[in-house]
Amino acid sequence: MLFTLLQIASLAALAHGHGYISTPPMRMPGDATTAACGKSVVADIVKDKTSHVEGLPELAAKDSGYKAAQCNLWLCRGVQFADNAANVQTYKPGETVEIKIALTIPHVGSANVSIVDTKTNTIVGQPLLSWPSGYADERQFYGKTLPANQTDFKVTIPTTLDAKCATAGDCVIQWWWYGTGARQTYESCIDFTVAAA
Ligand SMILES: [Cu+2]
Repeated sequence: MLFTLLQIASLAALAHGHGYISTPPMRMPGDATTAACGKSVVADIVKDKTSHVEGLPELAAKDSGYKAAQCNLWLCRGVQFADNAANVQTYKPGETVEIKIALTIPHVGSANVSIVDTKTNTIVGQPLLSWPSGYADERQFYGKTLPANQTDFKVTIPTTLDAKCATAGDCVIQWWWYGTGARQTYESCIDFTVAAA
């Protein structure tokens, strides 16, 4: 079914979040995230797993439980490793990992999948995959022609990590998407370890 531009615009206005990693299981908030980010941020993410980052600072600022540095909203939306210690994938150097994205509403923009050093919130090496433009294009999405590899793709675990991601919590695989027109950022994280080769 084709949507008119007006319908697309109203859909986008109604729901504010639009994507998350559905496989493997992404980081989800619990008590540690509540302690760092406050109840409002956690409630927002639990209510809508696809919620964008830009909506969170305003919520957080009104919450007396919010501790900015500890929460670190721009890393995995503030969701803490301590809540996900039982949710850690174990990979081998060179292993191929399939990742699936639940993309509920499109906003054309750029995206990448990267290993992120959680201490510095920086990408380790080069992105594993990247879409410099044309990711989640509304016309393709509603026309049912969104390239399948935007929501179901494989990444290869680098062979050059040594012990960098050997300890759970030190690294995440992050799916990052920025919708240019909507000015919304989406982030989901997978906790994982790779034993030194
Ligand atoms: Cu939107």
